[in-house]
Amino acid sequence: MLNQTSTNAPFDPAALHVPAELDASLRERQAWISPKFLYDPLGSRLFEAICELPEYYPTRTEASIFDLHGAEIARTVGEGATLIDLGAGNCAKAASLFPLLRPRQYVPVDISAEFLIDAVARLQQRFREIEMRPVGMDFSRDGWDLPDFVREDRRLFFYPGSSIGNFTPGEAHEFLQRVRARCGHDGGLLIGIDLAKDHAVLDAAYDDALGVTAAFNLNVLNHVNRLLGANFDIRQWRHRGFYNAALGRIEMHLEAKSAQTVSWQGGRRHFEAGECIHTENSYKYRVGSAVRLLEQAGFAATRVWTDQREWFAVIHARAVAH
Ligand code: AVJ
Repeated sequence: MLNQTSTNAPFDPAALHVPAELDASLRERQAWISPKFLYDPLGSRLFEAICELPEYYPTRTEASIFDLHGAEIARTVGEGATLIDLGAGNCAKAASLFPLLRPRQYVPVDISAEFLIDAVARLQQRFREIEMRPVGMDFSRDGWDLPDFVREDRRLFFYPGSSIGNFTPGEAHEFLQRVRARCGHDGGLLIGIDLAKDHAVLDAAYDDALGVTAAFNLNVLNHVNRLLGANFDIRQWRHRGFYNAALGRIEMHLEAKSAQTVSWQGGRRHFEAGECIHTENSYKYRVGSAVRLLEQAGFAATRVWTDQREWFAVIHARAVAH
């Protein structure tokens, strides 16, 4: 369960649907597991390790954009905002921007609630003047909303790391409309989006030599075993991560090494050797299509910063033209 142990994070009703949701997605003809389940406490740590890999350029490239253009980005978004960090994880990205952005309230949101609470407790020691209110919530589900304690003025949604890529473009549109509706008239969105690039670079980033991404992907089965009382044998599965050029996205799958039957509370399924469970999509955009996506969701006055190779884009978009 997500966050019953914490007094600081509100209870997330979506957590109650988790077993039914997983049971359904594992029974579909093409079995799949939502990428949000990659982030149990170990998965969150493995993702941190991924960000250190030489092949995984997005985190580093995004950070270089903030290093180079941080002052200008800060001038564009303004100080004293209510900073709502979607998928905050270890909160490191937002924390590195605190000196520039000087938010009044910081609201990190993450599905991995326990991991988040620990990170925020440490961060609050370093920045005592910022009010920090962590929220354990699955904002990938339709109908999510922010708790009442989130300040309504000068909301700056922060959605870095190209997590938007986990949504299909249609889902991304819906999601961004929902964010836009929660911006108020003086709010905005600061988003990091990974850009289409050489296929070999993309393939390597999602199938690294050390096998950290493989461990990250396989660990979702450990998480599902706990959430669903399932008996996936990790050793019987292999990581697949590659760029699907036709669909403009990275795909991650887990491929059965041998024919096997997996059981869980209330269900079971046979997998043939070579059969795959789809675990993640990571869409890559062009600058133009990213800006269009934001504008179609109701955002205006977009400003774009990229690195020299144009591998990654940081975009600020306002709720209303300015
Ligand atoms: C956190 C969703 C942006 O798609 O690059 C990293 C997750 N998956 N390696 C991404 C991920 C495999 C990551 N996002």
